[in-house]
Amino acid sequence: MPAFRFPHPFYAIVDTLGQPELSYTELAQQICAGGAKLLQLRVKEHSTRDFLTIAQQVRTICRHYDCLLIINDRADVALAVDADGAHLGQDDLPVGAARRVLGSGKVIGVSTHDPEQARAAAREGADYIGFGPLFGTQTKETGYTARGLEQLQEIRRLVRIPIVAIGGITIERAPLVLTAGADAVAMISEIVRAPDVAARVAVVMRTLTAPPH
Ligand code: 3NM
Repeated sequence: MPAFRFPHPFYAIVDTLGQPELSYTELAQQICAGGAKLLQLRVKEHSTRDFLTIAQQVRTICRHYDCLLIINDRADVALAVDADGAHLGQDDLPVGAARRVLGSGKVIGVSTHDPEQARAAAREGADYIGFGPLFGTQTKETGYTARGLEQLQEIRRLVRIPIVAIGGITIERAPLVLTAGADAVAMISEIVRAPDVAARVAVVMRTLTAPPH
C-alpha cells in the first residue's frame, strides 16, 4: 500500500458519549452527510456482537458516502466488516499482530501520548499515529496531562507518518493544531454535542484545509 495520507484534515469520531440522543448509526449518517471523508467508530461498553452489528451498519453508510471507516480498538471487527482500517490503543493488539490480522491493505493507527510511544508506533509499522490529549478533555480519562502544542511540534519532528491530534480540540483551536504539525484533528464532543451534527461537520470541512507539511 502506498504511504497513507488522511483524505482531509478532519478526522471524525463516532461516539455517542453514553448519552445516545442519536444512535451510532444516526451519528454516522449525519457525519457523512456533513461531508466527512474519514470516520472512526468508537464503541465502548457494548458486547462484541453489538459492536459488530453497529460496525456493519456504519460500514454500509460509509460506503454510500465514500467515507473511509476506521474501527477503534478491534482489528478483528475491522476485518469482519471489511473496514478500511483499525485504530489501536496502547493496550490493544500491538501493530505487528494487528498487521497479521489485517494484512498490508488496511490502515493501522495507534494512539500515542509521548515521544517514546510515538517513535515505537512508527518503528513497528503504524500508518499513522494519534497524539493526545492535546488539551484538557472531559471525554476520556486518558491518565495523561494535556500535552500542548509544543509537544506536538516535538512529535512532528520525531515521526514521518501522519499525525492526528486529539483531546479538547474545537473548531476555533483546530487551525493552530494543524499549524503546529498535525496532519489532522480529531474531535468528539465538539461534533457529537452539536445541535445539528451534519451542519457542524460541514462547517469543519469548509474551515480546515490541509497543512503544508
Ligand atoms: N483519546 P474530545 S483524548 C478518545 O489522548 C480520546 O488519546 C485521547 O474527545 C487521547 O474531542 C480522547 O471530546 C477524547 O475532547 C477526545
